[in-house]
Amino acid sequence: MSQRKITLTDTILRDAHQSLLATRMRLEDMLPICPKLDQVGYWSLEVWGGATFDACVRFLKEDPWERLRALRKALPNTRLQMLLRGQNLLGYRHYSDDVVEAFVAKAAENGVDVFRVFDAMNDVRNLETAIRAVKKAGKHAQGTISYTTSPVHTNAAFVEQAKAMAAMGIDSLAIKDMAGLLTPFATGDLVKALKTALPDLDVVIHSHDTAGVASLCQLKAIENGADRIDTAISSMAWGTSHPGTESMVAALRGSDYDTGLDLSLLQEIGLYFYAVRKKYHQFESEFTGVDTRVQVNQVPGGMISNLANQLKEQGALNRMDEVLAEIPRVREDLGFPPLVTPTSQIVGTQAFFNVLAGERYKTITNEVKLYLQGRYGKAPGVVNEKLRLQAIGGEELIECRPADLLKPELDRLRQDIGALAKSEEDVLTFAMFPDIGRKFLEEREAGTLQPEVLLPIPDGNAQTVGGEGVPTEFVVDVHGESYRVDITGVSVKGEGKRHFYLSVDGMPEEVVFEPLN
Ligand code: 3PY
Ligand code: ZN
Repeated sequence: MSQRKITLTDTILRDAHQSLLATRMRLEDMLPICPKLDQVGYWSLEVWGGATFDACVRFLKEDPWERLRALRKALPNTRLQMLLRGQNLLGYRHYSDDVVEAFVAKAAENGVDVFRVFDAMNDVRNLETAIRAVKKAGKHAQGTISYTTSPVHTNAAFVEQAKAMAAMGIDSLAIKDMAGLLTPFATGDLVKALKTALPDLDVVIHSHDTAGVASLCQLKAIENGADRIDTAISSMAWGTSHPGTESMVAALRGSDYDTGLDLSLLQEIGLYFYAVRKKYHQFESEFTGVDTRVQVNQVPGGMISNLANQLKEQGALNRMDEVLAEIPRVREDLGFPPLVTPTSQIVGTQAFFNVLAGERYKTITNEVKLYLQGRYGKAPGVVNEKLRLQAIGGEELIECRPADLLKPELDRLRQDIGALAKSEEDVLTFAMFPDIGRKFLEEREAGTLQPEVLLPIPDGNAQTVGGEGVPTEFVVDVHGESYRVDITGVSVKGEGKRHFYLSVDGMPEEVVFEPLN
């Protein structure tokens, strides 16, 4: 085997914290490390899209467009990548083509180089407009297979989908295993089938480590011809996130697939995010570790935590196992859609109602009705006809591309939001999220934007530093150099040792003071 350098996309600034910290990492914690991230030599950094846009507007009160522009400026040498939900863009419904076109054009203009475009149904008609818009903007269109397993999800079917996307002009192909369903030998076979059919397209593996086997899958993928892998810096890797960047770089070092990346530099970055992660401790959850149940019930970690919240609200957390057992049954009734935004919510919520009502489909959600009507696209398999009849009666089935039925809506959105929008980007923020988008723009106008509060770090022995009148930030001059030092925490450990956690010019440091005697 000749030397075949493997390239990396790091998800630390998007999917890693979406998967582990409810998408809460703030721009202020990204920017200090960007000069180092920009030196690594990643093929790309995933920085935008997925749920980041929603979290920015809803919780962090950050303008997602400003975040993108700031990252573009801070990462001049690295391709910036985003995850786009096809015709759903970054929202939960299909948008009309004019909104899709405008959104992609603005994302490209503000800094996105690579668009990973997926559809929850793998209905390629839902990718057409977005891919065309990416190509029109002169950017890299990465077609995506939303990976799942079912009787209809064969390698042959995935190859057909990949060929259809290739015909649309995609530049590379991603296997997106959002739930962690891939297994190593299945990955090898799928990659081989795709590379045989489409040898000129780079294949990328995006696999969440929910079942604990993602790095094995990546190795098998590489051996079978994959070109790139998605990893996350190790302090936010594994579990429902991705294999650790440093680990995969170390694993491939000295082999025919050596990434050539500098492990020491990556470890410095890992240390930085180790400290950053502590700041977001309130968003850690018990559902982000390795959980092999996904290989049985197909329910990804993120979805389990949503369900746990829904059940908790109803005082019915004890019914979790029943809901987990119901999800695959609902999925089968709907023709085996992959479980990813928005189908994960559609299937999960219906399963929740089926269990809590004590009778299956006593209540049918509006989204399930729309799904059964064809408004999200074509189901991968055959849907339960009896259920379809019960849900939509004699209403007409939609067989065309769903967005063909949507009238242009950008002008109406522009009028609706009026003077609150200061730019076309603001109109698009409102388009994504009519309620929270408007609220965000109103608060910005009134100067009242307030990010949610971060709780102090509750280390068992830690004391909060600072307090009224006690400074925690200093400028220290040493040998003519100035350093900005911020004390972020103190804790007393064994033998009375006091550990000070510092940030020195944005880099985390730990200093230990030992008692004298
Ligand atoms: C998203 O759509 O936000 C995802 O990350 C899907 O996996
Ligand atoms: Zn993902």
